[in-house]
Amino acid sequence: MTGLSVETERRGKYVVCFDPLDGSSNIDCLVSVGSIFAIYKKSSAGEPCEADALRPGRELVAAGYTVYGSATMMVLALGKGKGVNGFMYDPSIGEFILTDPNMKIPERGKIYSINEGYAAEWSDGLKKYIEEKKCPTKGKAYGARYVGSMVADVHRTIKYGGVFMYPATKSAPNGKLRLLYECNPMSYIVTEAGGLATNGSIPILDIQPTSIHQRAPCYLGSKQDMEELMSFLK
Ligand code: P6P
Repeated sequence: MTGLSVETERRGKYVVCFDPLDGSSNIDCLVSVGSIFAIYKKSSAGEPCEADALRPGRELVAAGYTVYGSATMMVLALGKGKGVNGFMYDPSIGEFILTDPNMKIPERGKIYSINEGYAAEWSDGLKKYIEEKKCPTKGKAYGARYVGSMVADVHRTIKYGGVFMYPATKSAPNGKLRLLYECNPMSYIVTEAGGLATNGSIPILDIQPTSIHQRAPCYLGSKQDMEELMSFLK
């Protein structure tokens, strides 16, 4: 994060965890990237401290992302039970317009999203799930989509349904994605949109953080797809 100056004099009532430019390694090849943020109401009196941010995602008061793709859209979840709304940026007037009110993730999709390059390191349960998506015992095979920018992959999952996965692997037992400013905000938004999000054992929003940059395995998406996936992971 460079060039960001943050107000250090006045003190607000909120703490923001954010990834200013997620997927930045994709910029040079013009793949969609995005910004992600999660907001807690300060829990301690006095000076802000790490403890204000080391709280389960359930305690978030808001979360959102902006995806910079074929268009720019900001997606906001402004409180538990208040749903998810998408605002498309209109450059002709310089304003964000409410184009996607009350976004809901489809109950089930037809897409699975994971980096298959790490397949040799997956758990047996995950291997079996992906095999079932490719060669189903009944029904049609799922399509595979993986952008490699979490914001793009999650936005597509909310719009079209399906499941996005960044699992633990043998070499990365906690996966790659950061809990506080990638997994938690995206899990909060997907949950508010009617989906589910887990680390493979418990809901991501129930994880008690222990360090600011800790990582977590991340599986999130459509309710029915996630229930099926969790039956394999167990
Ligand atoms: P991999 C981008 O670098 C990022 O942090 C996420 O936006 C994305 O989902 C993930 O890493 C991609 O990682 O290992 O599949 O290239």
